[in-house]
Amino acid sequence: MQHHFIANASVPSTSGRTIAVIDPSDGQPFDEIPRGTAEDIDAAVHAARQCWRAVWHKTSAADRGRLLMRLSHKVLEHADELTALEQRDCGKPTKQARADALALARYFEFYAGACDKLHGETIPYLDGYSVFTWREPHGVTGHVIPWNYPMQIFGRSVGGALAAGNVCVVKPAEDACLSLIRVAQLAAEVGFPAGALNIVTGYGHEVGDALARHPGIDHISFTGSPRVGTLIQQAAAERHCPVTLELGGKSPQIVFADADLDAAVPVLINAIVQNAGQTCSAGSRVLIDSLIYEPLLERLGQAFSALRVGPAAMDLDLGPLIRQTQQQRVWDFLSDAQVAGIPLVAQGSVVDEAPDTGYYQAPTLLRDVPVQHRLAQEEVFGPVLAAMSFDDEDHAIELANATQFGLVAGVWTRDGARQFRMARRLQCGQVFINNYGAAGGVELPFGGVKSSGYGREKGMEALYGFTTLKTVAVRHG
Ligand code: TXE
Repeated sequence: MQHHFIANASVPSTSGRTIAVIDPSDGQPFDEIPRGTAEDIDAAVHAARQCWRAVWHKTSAADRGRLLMRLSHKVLEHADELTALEQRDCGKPTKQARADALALARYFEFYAGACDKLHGETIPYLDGYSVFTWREPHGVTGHVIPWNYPMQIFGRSVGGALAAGNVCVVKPAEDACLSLIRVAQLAAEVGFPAGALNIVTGYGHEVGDALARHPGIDHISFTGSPRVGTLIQQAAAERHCPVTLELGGKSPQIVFADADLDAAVPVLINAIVQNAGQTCSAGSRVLIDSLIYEPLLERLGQAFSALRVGPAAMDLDLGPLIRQTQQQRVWDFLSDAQVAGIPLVAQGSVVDEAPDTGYYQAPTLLRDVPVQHRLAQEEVFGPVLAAMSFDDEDHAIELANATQFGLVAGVWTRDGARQFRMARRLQCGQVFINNYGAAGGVELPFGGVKSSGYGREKGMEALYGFTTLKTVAVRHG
């Protein structure tokens, strides 16, 4: 039985109610989390504000960095435990869950070093004046975290916020809380003061909404669906609270005829198969030069057929999806594709050991997907890759930019001039040339344009979002 973590203490919900924690590999409950309330959020915000006033805003940047570095080491010491928690809670194959635990440690390490490198500037002004800027923390930041990469998204969001001098109230997804409750306990163990990092669990429409509306929250970071992003933005707008939104994508990988296909194929596959396709930056559309459309589809089809799906502990290519409604969502997309006559190229297989009660979905490759079909427009958030062909560079750009999203894009070509032209013309927040995702890259600012959201997390850029700028003009005659 889990509890909220408020002011460095485990506390039950004021509701006395709980939510079952389900293992996606077999659909069975194995733990419970508190079903939080607006009062619980209020308690956490109060604890955070106390901490900020009494301790945190007086803590030097170097000391914040030392604490974050200690937490990074602590996460590494507990990497096996965190891997096991994340694996069971989210259905992640071991290698993915472990990669997430290591990424979390790396986020804290990066932001530990960043704390004392965030500074303002001096500005030349009138004679007799000295003008400079300070980067000041917002105060109490709210973080609504999704279930697809709990540790990674917590690391990039909370790591940056703490480094910039804020204290945090975190609402994890109701489907995936366990690792984050544990990390908050580890933070207390390494010396974070009571109230610096608080976790309140529960449903989005209850505690998530209460967090977004709370007048004591000075900034909100949200990663999740565009629908909820809009709700958060509306709630925050009531009191002009700044927000950072990361709302997913329909990211294209564009393969030209001169590409190194041996290098591209495994990356194209991994970009949609990783975490069973439940990745905001999933490369869910592959746009292929018509000159190599058939041969590349054949290679991709062979690779898809070899992919195996099974219980997280088997550590196969894919684990289950997070929950039944997510599985149903993927089925709906696939049945729409069938109705529209979209051809299926290949599918992987679900192993016999996978219980019928788990939420499995074989990875699926579809071809000739019309650009206006919802498979080419909407986020499936499952292992479904939509292939389409293009005739030339202009056509590739037209297709790539033809969705409401703009998060990430990949371009595969050996032509250097084309690499730059494509990077310029793609509407998105990150472009990868002859790779995809750059192996996570904590250092690389991440975020979108259009309906993928705004603001940036990761890298030093995130620290600008977690601070506000104050200009000081001194007239000294
Ligand atoms: O997301 P929600 P869901 C996309 C993906 C997926 C779809 C639905 O396409 O299929 O969204 O997933 C909290 N006020 N992404 O329904 O509801 C919720 O408790 C405040 C993309 O799970 O947006 C959870 O903590 N908070 C994505 C978080 O929002 C609310 C990651 C995300 O859940 C709330 C996840 C409310 N009214 C889904 N309602 C990405 N960009 O990586 C819910 N929440």
